[in-house]
Amino acid sequence: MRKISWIIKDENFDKSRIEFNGNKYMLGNGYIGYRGTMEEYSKEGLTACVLPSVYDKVEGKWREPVNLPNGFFLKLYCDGEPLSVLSSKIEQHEQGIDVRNAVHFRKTIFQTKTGKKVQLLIERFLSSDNVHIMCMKCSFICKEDSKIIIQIGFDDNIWDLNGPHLRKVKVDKKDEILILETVTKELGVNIFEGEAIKCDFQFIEYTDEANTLRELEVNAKAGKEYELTRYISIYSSKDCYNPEEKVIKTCSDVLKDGYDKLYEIHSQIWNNKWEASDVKLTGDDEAQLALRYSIYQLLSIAPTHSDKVSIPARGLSGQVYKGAVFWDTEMFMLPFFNATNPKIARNLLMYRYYTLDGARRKASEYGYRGAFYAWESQDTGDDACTLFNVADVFTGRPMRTYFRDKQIHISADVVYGIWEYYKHTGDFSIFIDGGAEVILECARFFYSYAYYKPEKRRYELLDVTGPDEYHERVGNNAFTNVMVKHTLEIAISVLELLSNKKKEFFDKLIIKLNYFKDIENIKNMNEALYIPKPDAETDLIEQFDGYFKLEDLSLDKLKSRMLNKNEYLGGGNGIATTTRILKQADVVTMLNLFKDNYSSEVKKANWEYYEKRTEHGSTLSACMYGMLAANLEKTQCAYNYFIKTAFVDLNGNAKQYVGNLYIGGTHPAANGGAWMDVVYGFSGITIDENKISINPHLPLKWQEVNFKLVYKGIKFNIKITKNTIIIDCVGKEPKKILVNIKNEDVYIKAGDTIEVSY
Ligand code: IFM
Repeated sequence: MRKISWIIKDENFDKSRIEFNGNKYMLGNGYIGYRGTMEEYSKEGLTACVLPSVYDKVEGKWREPVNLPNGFFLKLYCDGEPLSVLSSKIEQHEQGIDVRNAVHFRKTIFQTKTGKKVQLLIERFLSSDNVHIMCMKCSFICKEDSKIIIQIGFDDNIWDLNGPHLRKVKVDKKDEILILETVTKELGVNIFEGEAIKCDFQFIEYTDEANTLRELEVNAKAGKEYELTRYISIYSSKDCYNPEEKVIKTCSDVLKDGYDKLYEIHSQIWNNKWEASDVKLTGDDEAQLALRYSIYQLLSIAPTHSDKVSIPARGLSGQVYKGAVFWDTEMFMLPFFNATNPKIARNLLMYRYYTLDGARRKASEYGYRGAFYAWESQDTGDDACTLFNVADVFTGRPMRTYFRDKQIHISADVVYGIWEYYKHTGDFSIFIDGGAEVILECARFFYSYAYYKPEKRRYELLDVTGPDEYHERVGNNAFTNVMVKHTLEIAISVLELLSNKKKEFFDKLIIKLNYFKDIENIKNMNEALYIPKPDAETDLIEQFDGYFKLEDLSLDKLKSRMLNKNEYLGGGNGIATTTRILKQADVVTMLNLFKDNYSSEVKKANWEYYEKRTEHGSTLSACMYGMLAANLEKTQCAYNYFIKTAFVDLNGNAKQYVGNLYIGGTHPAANGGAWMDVVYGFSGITIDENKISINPHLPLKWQEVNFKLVYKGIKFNIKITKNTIIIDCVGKEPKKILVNIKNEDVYIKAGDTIEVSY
């Protein structure tokens, strides 16, 4: 029996929702992403089984992760008639996911042209125990005696944005395991998929012409249930030395274990994931479900199996944005993992270490030193972002955009992420294992990027683009300057930490990076980097030099000037570029990150000023406004922004096109933002090196928020009601932790419970 508070489902079939449901009902296990499509779909249903660790580029097109021939393909034929929600009469249909167990389910009752009825029930999951396995259980019942053909195997009629990426090498059958070998066209990565099946009925088997599909023929008796279980295994030559052998062994092992056992293990793992990361909201069922759904998304795309991959901006829902990793990961998703699963957080950061050489190449390509991380990072760390990322809707011509060249804040975001991880976990080894090298190289990059203005006796960061991408190539973007200063401070702290704690390592690193002169340079720059300050009278922080001189108009007025609903508002000719309308939270993002450095008056003035002028053209924006609003006790506003964020993949209210670039898919940054709104915003949690602070402001409806946090290896269970805060410190660790509750310091150690009224 599935628990309602964990189920997301549709109870009818709506063709217009194929694309949206493909995102909404996706499954993932970090290694594979599988869209929420019907088993009988091919390309037309936007089916995709995404392998995020393997990228491929077709000449003249964008490099993107590959979609594999679809191993979950299944189509029934009743007396020769194909049954599909796309073409058949449907008497009943249901599609959903149980987010507690990460299982997709569907039930369809088809009616054939001759009036026969066939009920199809399918359940599928991507194992979180062994990420190379996908499992399916399918059963069907015919109302009348019928000849049923079940077509299964690997459908290679797949959806690709910039493909085709794979060449079929061979199809084979070993010990009843169907094996398909494909190879990527660019780099020759071999991918093996195997399928083993188990049926509780007799059948006659045929194979299609291409041999990738098999057909099982059954004379089905009226009212009898027929069950088939399927086990698909996937390995590439990037994973192991002999992927074919691995596929065969995995298929035969899981066939012995059977579906129920595999499901039980998978479900137990998910249970543990939820145990560590669930957030319980009492008094608001809708928000609860949306928040759990957001957490589900994060858990299903997280790389548990490897520290060589990270999380792409559209999760594992397809090839959009080239399957690339943006600042979204460090700034919007990492906080959730830092607090609930530090091991995954570490994997995400180590990915930046493994791609450091790509960042070095990019810096040197532009004539700088150090590490300039890719705005759109794939497997090597080289930038997948093109110079012409958007096409003009009016002319169809590619538009020069400066995301790649000028969003230098990406290197600061990476450093910020490493430091946040260190603050949460106290895990010093991250610096030794590559974190220190990343930090120092990023600091070095900023020094080589900055201009020293002798007449002002300060360093400035000119010709940059901040989070607000509608204003490109500006001077002294406040967010960027503050983030860069933070990078320099972190670099100085890390140097100090290493030289005190690991002198030998420190000495070797300085020699390896030839960092002798750089230490002085970054210290000087840190002293003299220009940081835009709040205006003495208005408290406003100018987003960048000259922003206040731009045309000031309302968002409605700007929108009334649009000639096409998809036109890009930024870039050279974008109608927002000469105005104060911004794409997404910029100064407000900075105020969230450094909220203790600014007074409430400053935060309030800037929130109110910029909110009116923000288009929220990116799904990264609303959560930032929500979080700061909660901090400012604008609780209803905060709630509205939280709802906008938490429902983004449930109601599909996000842009699908920018210019004529398709940007649909899931929005994991917003998913992470929903978690941050609740934990950092409403619950008022702040984590620093020495303490956890709590200062909650719950929305009116909420009676209670209950969640877990891991801080420096110690587990906390935090319950916040309208007037009490209860903290349980779990485990045996004798270390005392400082907790600041509503401005009162208390120490807590394992086994303690503290209850404070407020
Ligand atoms: O990283 C974001 C960016 O800030 C706005 N455009 C979309 C990107 C990917 O989510």
